[in-house]
Amino acid sequence: MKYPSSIVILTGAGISAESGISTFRDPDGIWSKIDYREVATPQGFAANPLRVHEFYNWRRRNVATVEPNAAHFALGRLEQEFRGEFLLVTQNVDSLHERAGSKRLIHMHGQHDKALCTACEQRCAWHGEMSLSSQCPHCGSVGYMRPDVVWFGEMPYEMDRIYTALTACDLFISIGTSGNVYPAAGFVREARKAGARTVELNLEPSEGAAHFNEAEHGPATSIVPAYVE
Ligand code: BV8
Repeated sequence: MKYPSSIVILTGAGISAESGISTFRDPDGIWSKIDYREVATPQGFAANPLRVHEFYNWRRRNVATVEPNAAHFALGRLEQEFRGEFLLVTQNVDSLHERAGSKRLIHMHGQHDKALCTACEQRCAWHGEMSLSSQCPHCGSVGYMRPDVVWFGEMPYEMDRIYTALTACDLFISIGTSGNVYPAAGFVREARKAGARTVELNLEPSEGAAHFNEAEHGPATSIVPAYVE
């Protein structure tokens, strides 16, 4: 294949699995233990905000104890070495891509170490526990903080920028995602429509496997460095 001029990469929970962060839909994944409607929907937050704060506090504590893995670092190096257009879109809310050097990065489902005040609608960094008595550093309101993540039924972030990159790319690589959640699961079809070569790097074939020109199956820490280098 000719050297690509524009690369879009999509990652999901599988790229962080070997760092020690649970995935969602693997047999022992998060959604096998917790009903996503309770903790990853606006309705769940309205019904029981404390439950949701506890869920994200647990995930923030977990991410604080783990490190980026060889797959994250391989994508950081690729971005530095690649001379064309490059965009990394992650569904993950962890900060492992940044810690591995990625800069041209979009967190389409938000970030667990950011918070949103529902009173003044301003965002801020948030590294500790969040509770019903958390105070907004901007407006001072108490009890209006929520995790700055995108729940089911909410619009993912920076979709215009993502679709612009998808329609211009000639290489689309999907890594560590089951292809269950939209609109991310539809990105491979947008890339194909634009004439891009589409590659899936995943432990096993995803829901969208039929849309990829090429696939490598195995753990991300071995197949991602092997593919990008
Ligand atoms: C929206 C919160 C519209 C953050 C998450 C019917 C049809 C189509 C769409 C819908 C529908 N009904 C409802 C919808 C929309 C809905 C949706 O897609 N539902 C699905 C379930 C059917 N989508 C939405 O609601 C989205 N918003 O559509 O908005 C809109 C329009 C106008 C105005 C307003 C709104 C919002 C979706 C975001 C939801 N938020 N999480 C958080 O807490 O993290 S979703 C959750 O799933 C995470 O964000 C996660 O990133 C995401 C995707 O999961 P994956 O990353 O793929 O993880 P998974 O465990 O599933 O898979 C892991 C993969 O890795 C596996 O394949 C495994 O084999 C592999 N793997 C494991 N280990 C390894 C590995 N690979 C390599 N190496 C390893 N070691």
